Amino acid sequence: MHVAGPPSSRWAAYLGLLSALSAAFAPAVAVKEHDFKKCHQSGFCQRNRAFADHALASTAWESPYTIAAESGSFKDGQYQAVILKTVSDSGETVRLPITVSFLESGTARVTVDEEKRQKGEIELRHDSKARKERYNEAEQWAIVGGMTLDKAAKIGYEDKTQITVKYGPSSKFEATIKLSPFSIDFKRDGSSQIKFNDQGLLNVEHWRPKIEKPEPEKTEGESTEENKAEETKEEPKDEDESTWWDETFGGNTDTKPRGPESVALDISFVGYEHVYGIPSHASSLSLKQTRGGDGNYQEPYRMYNADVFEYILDSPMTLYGSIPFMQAHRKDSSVGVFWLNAAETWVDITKGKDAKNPLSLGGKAKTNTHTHWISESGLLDVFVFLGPTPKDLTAKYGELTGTTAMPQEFSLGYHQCRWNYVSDDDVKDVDRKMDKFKMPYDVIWLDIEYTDEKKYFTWDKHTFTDPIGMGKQLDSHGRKLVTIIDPHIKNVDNYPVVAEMKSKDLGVKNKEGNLFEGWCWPGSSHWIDAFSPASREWWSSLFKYDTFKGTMENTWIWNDMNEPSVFNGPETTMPKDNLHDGNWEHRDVHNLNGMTFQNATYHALITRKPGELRRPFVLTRSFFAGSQRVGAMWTGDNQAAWDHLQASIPMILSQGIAGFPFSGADVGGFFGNPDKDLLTRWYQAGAFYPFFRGHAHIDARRREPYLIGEPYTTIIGAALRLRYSLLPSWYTAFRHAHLDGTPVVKPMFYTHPSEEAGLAIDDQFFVGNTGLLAKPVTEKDQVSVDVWIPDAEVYYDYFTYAVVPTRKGERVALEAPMEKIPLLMRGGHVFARRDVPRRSSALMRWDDYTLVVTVPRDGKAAVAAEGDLYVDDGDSFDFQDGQYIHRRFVFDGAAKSLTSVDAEGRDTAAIKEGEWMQRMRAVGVDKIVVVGAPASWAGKKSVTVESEGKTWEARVEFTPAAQGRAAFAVVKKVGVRIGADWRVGF
Ligand code: NBV
Repeated sequence: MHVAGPPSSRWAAYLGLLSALSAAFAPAVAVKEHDFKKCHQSGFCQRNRAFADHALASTAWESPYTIAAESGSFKDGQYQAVILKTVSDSGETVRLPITVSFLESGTARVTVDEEKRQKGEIELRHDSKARKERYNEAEQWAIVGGMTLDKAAKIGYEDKTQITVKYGPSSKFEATIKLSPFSIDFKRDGSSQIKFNDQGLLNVEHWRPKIEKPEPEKTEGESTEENKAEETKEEPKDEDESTWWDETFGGNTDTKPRGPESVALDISFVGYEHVYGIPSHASSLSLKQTRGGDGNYQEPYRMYNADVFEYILDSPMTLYGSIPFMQAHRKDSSVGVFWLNAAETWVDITKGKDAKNPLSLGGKAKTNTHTHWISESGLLDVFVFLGPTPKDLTAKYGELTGTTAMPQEFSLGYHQCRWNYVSDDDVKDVDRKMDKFKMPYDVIWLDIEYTDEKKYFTWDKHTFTDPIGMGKQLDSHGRKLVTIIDPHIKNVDNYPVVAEMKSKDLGVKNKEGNLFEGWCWPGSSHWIDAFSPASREWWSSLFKYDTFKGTMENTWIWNDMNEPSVFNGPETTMPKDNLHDGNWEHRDVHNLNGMTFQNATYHALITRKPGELRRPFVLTRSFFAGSQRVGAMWTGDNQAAWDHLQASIPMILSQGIAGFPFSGADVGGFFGNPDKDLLTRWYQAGAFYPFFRGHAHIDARRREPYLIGEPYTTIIGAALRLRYSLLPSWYTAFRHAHLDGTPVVKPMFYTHPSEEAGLAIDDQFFVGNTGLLAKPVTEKDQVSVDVWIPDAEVYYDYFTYAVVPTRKGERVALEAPMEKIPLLMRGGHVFARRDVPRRSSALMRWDDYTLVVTVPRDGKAAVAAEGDLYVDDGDSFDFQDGQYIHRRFVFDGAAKSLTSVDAEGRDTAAIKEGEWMQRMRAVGVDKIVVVGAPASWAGKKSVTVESEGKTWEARVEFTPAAQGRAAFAVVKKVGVRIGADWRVGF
């Protein structure tokens, strides 16, 4: 049994925190950086960096990887061969089978495995039960589609040294695989975009038997710093072996039964200056260089999901979740890679001018971005996307890993959380006060203190005496409850959950194959192994309404600590030599762990009650590629500080372009106490997060938005109501994300890929296709913001309809006093709102819509402004059977009409309407606001409305332009059904 050792300094810190509950919260201290590894403290990272230094220092360097002559074959869209690695000290060769798959979508996949060799070589050093293969199941978790091979892919050229395969749409893509040394050049329209092993950094640390040598002297964690300097000078055969067979950090020793087994590769983006993605890091959207220099990082971006206590900003340090999907962008071109590996991964980024061809691109030397990917174990498995647009990348990536689940409609409303609401009376009181102060909200959350001593699936009998009564009060206004359930199960007597988990053997094992025991909130705990089908089935049984008593139809779930966080574990997580289902080492699957747990909860909620088929809502802290299919995420434990508010925006934009758009940051900041200005500004920003939740640490003062006092109460109330009025447009944006992986909030490079000046902008964004451009205020005492304008379109102030004096590519100053959210409407769009303020989204379900038309600058085109609205029951899966309304609105360039048709060209009359659709027959368009209405409409009193075989007149009020404000017209009581075809003639 793994015996809990003396509490780590971190656990002590937690205990300290808890014991000081009543003490005022001291200003947050930055994360203890030394609790987390730097590259030189991680053996395989250090070895691969040293390998890179060695290779790049010498012009004579030649990669020791070669495709065996005659080993290659190409059939049905797949190239297969064997790469031979020549081992420098022994001269032996290691066989590495490679498969390059060309997929119908135009995506290519390169997979390199290691061939099993004669017995002994891959025998494990210890008497370990670990699986003796490179982990090859990440695909089973991450990939859900898009894997059909492109049978039309064909050999374009082949000789003894190389083979070129043409593939993708109209064979525009090609991959040239060079045999010796091995490299691949991916081209689009004949020019190189992405190169593998161009710098010769491919490194597959092959499995080898341990040869007992006298132990080299080493000091924990710093074994390599001095050696490093040595290594760059020496031949790689003298590489540092000190961390091959075990490694110690922070007092924890990782026994490495398989020895060194990392995989690394350099991936160059030819002519690309910007790379984005690989969340989550508290860093900029456009990623920084990582090998030193002015303004750059010294450390690679790290992906090793971790519970990083009080994380620091502007850092490549790992955070709670990882999505190893990177996009490169230059003017008018985007390409990307998805590195499918769930082990600890580091990515170095450097940029350099193309020395070989300084005169290319019209005389400008192009910048290339070189990336060096390093994973501790597993396969080398990379997907390559050749774009050419950002939208192509997110769509193709979404095809592979799935798109964001269609959310519960309520989950786009406001969520009120804190650690903790202390009793059911407390919850009911907050619920009443939100109403009293006219603050809409949908969900109130319960953190860990609701349980009986951190035993999940129980309630504290003294404080939560009547959970059902509480649930019912919430339900009376359509509101929900989210309760936290963490993956650590308290190891205590008389707790049936742990007893069953033990007796059925459903937990993660230690290296000896016994149930792993570690420390977390409940003290001694075990961890559910959500990789195991049996564990997931058991997990499902725990959520049944009659098992998890006190929960009801409006209870949903929050999964925290699923990195997993283990207080006394290495880097606050699980030992890497722990074992999961199938005897895979934790090392192999670490970054998948959080996703498997959220997935287990998602499936548990789907099967809560026979016949109840509703979309689950599960929030997760830890995630991987594919997590978007099962819920939302938040950025973890931020601080009540202006710079954390600021950092939240690039973090959320990064999530969006990496296929996981349902994201938000704790509004107000988790640690500490925001002052009134900060809290107010944070609500205004949060109203534009896809996931909008206020949250606070247990030591933070109460900060429910009604407590703040005037004028802030009114201002926050207005931000909440703005969110609620725009819910139809948020929901529509999620529908697009669900259909094709488009982000919900979009950075400038995504919407305007031709504008070079916007490629690094990460403090403003568009919401869906609405044309709403938001730039939240994130600085103290700021009363104006500079918004960068990406195009020559007209922009109106959302609130005043002022025509903002903009110029393409320039910044415009917008006044932003405390009560104002800088929000512009781009000309050329139509978006939907619901304008009657109500207490929750559920209470707005049957309200009529307002449509806002923003007339473009010179909109003579037949389609001058357009937009869409998607609506379904917001709860069930009936939308999958066509039970939804999806309208396309078009305002024509002659300013003569606004029309509504089914956005997908369906014959809506033929749809058999279920209950929800029938009720929607009573829901219509109440108002149409035309911002920028033509002056010729002056004097107009009515408009003609035609729909469903009838024609009638509706009243219109025209207000002429004045003092910089655009003219606008409001059509009242339009009287059309939202689901019907109609035309309003002006
Ligand atoms: O469950 C308590 C907290 C939670 O409020 C927070 O949102 C999580 O990120 N949880 C972390 C545990 C530890 C916090 C120091």
